[in-house]
Amino acid sequence: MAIRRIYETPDAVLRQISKPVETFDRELKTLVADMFETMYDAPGIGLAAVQVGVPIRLLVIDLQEPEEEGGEPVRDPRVFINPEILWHSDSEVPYTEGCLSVPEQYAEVMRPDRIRARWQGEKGETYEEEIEGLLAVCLQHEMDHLNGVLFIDHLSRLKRDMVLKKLAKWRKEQALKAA
Ligand code: K1U
Ligand code: ZN
Repeated sequence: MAIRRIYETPDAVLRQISKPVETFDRELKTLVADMFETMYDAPGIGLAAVQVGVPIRLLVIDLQEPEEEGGEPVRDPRVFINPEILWHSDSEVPYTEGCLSVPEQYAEVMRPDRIRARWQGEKGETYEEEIEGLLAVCLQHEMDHLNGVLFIDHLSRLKRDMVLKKLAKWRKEQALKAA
């Protein structure tokens, strides 16, 4: 297993439309394992393959619910290959989203609160489920990545420009700290 580089905005790789996965082989298994290691290291709760520079329709999620009484978080790794949204609720909810490709920046995004999704697992098996809450938010965010969309694209131009300005400032501060 290996920690891979996470590409950040404005890298053009993030704007690619990811291709469907057709071969469920050892190489795919290695990529999935690397993506979990990269996501846990970041840390994050989701990661799309395109964020590590592989534009295929694969994403991983682990909401890492904290264990009660301050113990280690309980891991719940989930793999979504070739995911599709079959249905979404008309009602939307706000959630303050972050993104490992837009580091240290957060903004409120509105998304449908319930979706019905179909996807494949690592062996090519098909799943279908109704999903709500944070998993629905995260799955929609990660599926946006497969279509070259970032959460900042859902913001007004004014809010997006503010986030990008804050990101530039944060990067400058990081560079100064590293010097
Ligand atoms: O870059 C990504 O796509 C991952 C992103 C997923 C996400 C977060 C919030 C709403 C929707 C999608 C992140 O994981 S950002 C980091 C983050 O939210 C987090 C990190 C550590 C613990 C808990 C949350
Ligand atoms: Zn993201």
